[in-house]
Amino acid sequence: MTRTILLIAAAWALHGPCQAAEHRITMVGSTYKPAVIEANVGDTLIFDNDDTEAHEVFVPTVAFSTDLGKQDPGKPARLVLTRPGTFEVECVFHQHMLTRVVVKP
Ligand SMILES: [Cu+2]
Repeated sequence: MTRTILLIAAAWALHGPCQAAEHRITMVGSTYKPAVIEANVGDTLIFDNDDTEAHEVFVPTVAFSTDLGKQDPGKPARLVLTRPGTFEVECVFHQHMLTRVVVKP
């Protein structure tokens, strides 16, 4: 009985508060919304291109740098957060497009 309770408690500890989440970021009017995202390690960012032109998610921040490739309207792009810290997300085609991601451990 005690063992069962411990196993349930362990399962809660592992899967309850630490469950990975998905955060949707829209690209519309050549603007990322929201402008700041808070997330946890293991979460996934999903960029939805709801615009009429292509975008390209690009992260210049050292230790987080990535390029998700050209993204046509209606096409989503995913980015899994693998480490804590803060990084900037830009767009290859539109210099003014910017959002900041804060990843908590
Ligand atoms: Cu763009």
